[in-house]
Amino acid sequence: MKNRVTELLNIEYPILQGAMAWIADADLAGAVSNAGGLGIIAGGNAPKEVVVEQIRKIKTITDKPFAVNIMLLSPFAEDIVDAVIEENVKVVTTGAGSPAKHMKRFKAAGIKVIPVVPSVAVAKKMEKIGADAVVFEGMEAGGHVGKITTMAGLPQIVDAVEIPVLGAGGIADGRGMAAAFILGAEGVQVGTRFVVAKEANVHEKYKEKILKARDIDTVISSVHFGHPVRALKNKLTRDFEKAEIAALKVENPDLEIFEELGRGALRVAVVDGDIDNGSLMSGQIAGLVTKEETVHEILQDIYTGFQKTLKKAEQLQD
Ligand code: TUI
Repeated sequence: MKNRVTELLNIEYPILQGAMAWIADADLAGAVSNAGGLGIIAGGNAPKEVVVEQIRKIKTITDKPFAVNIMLLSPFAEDIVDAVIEENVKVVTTGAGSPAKHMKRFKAAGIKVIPVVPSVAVAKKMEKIGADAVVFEGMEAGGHVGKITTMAGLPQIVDAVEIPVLGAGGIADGRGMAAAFILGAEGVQVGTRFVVAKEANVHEKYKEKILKARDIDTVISSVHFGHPVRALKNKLTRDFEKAEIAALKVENPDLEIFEELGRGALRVAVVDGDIDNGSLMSGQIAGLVTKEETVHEILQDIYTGFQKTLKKAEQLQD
């Protein structure tokens, strides 16, 4: 397949793997790149040396293009910018903030920059500062989310900018990919389905929770305080809810409790497999994800499903 996204990134399919902190390591990202998509190493909250190690590792796994995601709320974000430049990474995606202050250095290093955006205003700003494309992530997605759905937001972003737009949030198969393309997207980013990939170094208990999840099993926590995060409902999300209800009742709530509840909670889920106290970040599409498969199988299924769906849509015409 050839379009602006495959050309920009020199990849076979315009399918990006979501940059899930603690999950999207060199093993997962390398497998996605080898299978023709764009694998992305998640910087998350990791310090520079950990990210450098993953960048060096992925280069031993694949000679195809890959990216590094910089989570801009990370205390190490600046260090990760240094790392991608020093390690000659060619593509960067960003999340949870604006990469504006790093843009000059990225451009000087010839790095392609694809910010993830939650709204039209941010997408326009990213285009203005020189982004090569944007991923619009609807609030169906797992993790830190904005307020607009993929269905409503995607065509609005597509109309607002000239650069290629990729869709994310609620996309796990070929039908979702086709829907995003019908709305004007030129690529997609898939997260939740890759959490259960055979190559994903994720605790089996977390994978099992996603495989068993129903459509209504996720919830957004910290809607009123801090950063809204979508995850599978569990003891942690119930604790968050209680803390939020209590905080809404007082004039000057102690927001430290939210930091405390969230601190390290993703690691607790991914590495320790503590499904009660860990943050089981997941998109609403988890109900559709019912099999643990290889990355290759996942990408092939999405792409063939995409083509099948488009053919079906063609037959609807008279
Ligand atoms: O970043 C994500 N998803 C994430 S980051 C993350 S780590 C984390 N954990 C707990 C609390 C906070 C972070 C888990 N999941 N997706 C991309 C994304 N970016 N969603 C929303 C945004 C975003 C938000 C504001 C992008 C830009 C922005 O503002 C831009 C500006 O101009 O300030």
